Amino acid sequence: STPIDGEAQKTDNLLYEEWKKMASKELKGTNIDTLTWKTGEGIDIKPIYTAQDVSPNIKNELPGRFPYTRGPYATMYTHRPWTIRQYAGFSTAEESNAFYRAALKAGQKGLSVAFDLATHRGYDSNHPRVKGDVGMAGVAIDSVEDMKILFDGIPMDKVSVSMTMNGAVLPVLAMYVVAAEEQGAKQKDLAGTIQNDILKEFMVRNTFIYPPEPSMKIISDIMGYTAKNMPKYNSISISGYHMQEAGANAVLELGFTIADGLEYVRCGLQAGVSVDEIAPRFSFFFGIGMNFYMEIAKLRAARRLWAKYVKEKFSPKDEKSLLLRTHCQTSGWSLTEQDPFNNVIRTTVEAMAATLGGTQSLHTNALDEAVGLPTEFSARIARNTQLILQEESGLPKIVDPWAGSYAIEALTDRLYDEAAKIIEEVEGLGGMAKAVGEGLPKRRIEESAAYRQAKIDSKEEVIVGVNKYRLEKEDALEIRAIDNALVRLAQIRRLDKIYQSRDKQKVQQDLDALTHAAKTGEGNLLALAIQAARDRCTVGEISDAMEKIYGRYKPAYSLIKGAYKSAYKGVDELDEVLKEVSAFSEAEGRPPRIMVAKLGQDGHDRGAKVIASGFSDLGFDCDIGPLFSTPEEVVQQAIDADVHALGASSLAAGHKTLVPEVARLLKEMGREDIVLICGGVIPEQDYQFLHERGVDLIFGPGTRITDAARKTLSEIQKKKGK
Ligand code: 3CP
Repeated sequence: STPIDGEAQKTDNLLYEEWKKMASKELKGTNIDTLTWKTGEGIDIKPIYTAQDVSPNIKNELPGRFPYTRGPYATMYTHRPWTIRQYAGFSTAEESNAFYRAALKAGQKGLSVAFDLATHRGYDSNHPRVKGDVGMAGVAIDSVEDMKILFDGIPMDKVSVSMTMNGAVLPVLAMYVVAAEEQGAKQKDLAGTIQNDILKEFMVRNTFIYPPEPSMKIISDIMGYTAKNMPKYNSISISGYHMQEAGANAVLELGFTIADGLEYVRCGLQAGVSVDEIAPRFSFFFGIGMNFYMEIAKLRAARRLWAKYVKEKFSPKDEKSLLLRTHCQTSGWSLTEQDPFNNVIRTTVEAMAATLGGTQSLHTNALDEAVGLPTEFSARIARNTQLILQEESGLPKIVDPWAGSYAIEALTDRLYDEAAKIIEEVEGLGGMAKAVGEGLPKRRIEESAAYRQAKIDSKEEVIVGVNKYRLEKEDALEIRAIDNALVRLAQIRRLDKIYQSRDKQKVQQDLDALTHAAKTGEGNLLALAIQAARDRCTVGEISDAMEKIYGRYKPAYSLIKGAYKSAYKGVDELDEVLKEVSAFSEAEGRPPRIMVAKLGQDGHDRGAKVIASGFSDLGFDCDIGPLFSTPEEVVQQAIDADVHALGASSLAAGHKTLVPEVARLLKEMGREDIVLICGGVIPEQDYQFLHERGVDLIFGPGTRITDAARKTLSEIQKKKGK
């Protein structure tokens, strides 16, 4: 940013000097620099901002005008408030449909579908690998018959629907289109969004199916098809949210997300679609955490970055190609299991940051989302949080009310500059696909996550009710429980019906056509998937037809070292743990060895990685098992690796089926000496169930790594009889 000059500058300097004098007096000898806060982004937040901190250019900025810092529309919420769009879906299509209808009646404006992990990864509910996943963290969809039930009584040409789907994006989008057709809706009237952002899956979210190259081809086919046939449909939702959830700070989230967007434009251009055919239907998705000012500035900077980069790199003719329109979700990671009603307040603060930052659509988390799926009660409070902001607070009555604030404008400029450095670095590597291939974003995000965890464990970052003001006794919270076995049975029955009633010859032809297109690159994959969906091919079959050619992607793992230790303030405690670990190593002739495993189709691996990095910095010999393992595979790997402890990390509700199975197998193999740990999103009410089935230690949300390491070590020693 350029400081203002001349007389005005002098006056500002004088003013600032005057403030410093007053402040020093109040501080009574404490250095004034102690008031400056260094954020996780490495940005200094000063105690006061004045006119000299902001660029004079901002005076000319207007909402609805390049570079759109102040918003994509001139009138913003004063004319049309943001869309209240709660992400939901669980168990069967019938139950999710009932939930959607009730939500729309109660004031929600758009739908956002959560699919179960089996669907995400392209498996039908009857596949043996997904036993523990069906219907758990989202709705199970196997065929167009499920999709029709999901939207029964909901006019698909009127209600805009967002679908979080990236892996099995072809069959799911195809089934949505066919379900709408069979409701009488026209493709051209379908308004909504498909996430379809595969790059971030390879970085952080892990619900990919195929390797990067064919995955990008699928995206360009979807953009090509929707640009021609579904003009109101947003063909991609470029997501920073998952990066933030995985531990990225605001600069990394911004930089990598915008760089992803640029890569997708290029992907479209390569497929022969022009920038103006696709970019106006690009949409974005950001996570909004607790750093209030930073998050407002982040959304403002995001719009400016997108507008400037797209203009400079692709010279679009349509002004709409420059608009960054975004959905936001309050941070799931900021929610705590402890004293959970605090989460309502956290979510409110985050929702205010999202809307003051000018989001187009918003999901507010339910207070119990740190431990399970929302209940009717918690979902209502979450929705009402937005209704109250929209209809009681007056917040929507002013467009971009923070414009002209010295602090927010300075922070917007700073975030713009810092994120631009990341974008330039990525572009220098040849774009995001290459950077992802080289593991750059993943590495940076994991470092940022370990750094943040250390700040929390050493209490430098306060989380009320967790590392400060912790309750001695927590009240029990009602949690929504899903009977996974029942859902799976219902899905299997419906699949059997479909197998019997469809035209087998047509099914085979459709699947062969998909395989042929995957092999030759000829034809549009979405058009072919739509035909297959019409003929009642299933999600698993459509996915398999392409997997035959593309194969299934297996990610490689590496462990981040040193980031946790370097950010940990309060070295004494760290030293104590290190000493205990080193005493163990001396006595045993090797360090304590632990494998952190991910079971089932749950790809959320921030917890597993942060734990593994932290344990490794504390002297443990640490391994991360491959994603998507079955209990049998995990037990075999643990035994082969000769571990003292096996940690299963679960964030998608699989802990009640898959972890007990691991315990049973360990027992069967005579290896109960291995300490079995379960970590992640585990409601307290399930602790006893897990202990009874052979789980030795449970580390729920909010566990400090230093504590976890100590408990693990002592449990290993206990089992050794020492
Ligand atoms: C809006 N409009 C206006 C104004 N405001 N017109 C005039 N004046 C205004 N002030 C118009 C727009 O131009 C548009 O019309 C219409 O109103 C709707 O506005 P919008 O801004 O496009 O809003 P919406 O339809 O809600 O779409 C929002 C975006 C969309 C664009 C962000 O992509 C979206 O809904 N995304 C949601 C993504 C989502 O839910 N993701 C869930 C992730 P036209 O269309 O005619 O221009 S959940 C993941 C959770 C974790 C996990 O992954 O596991």
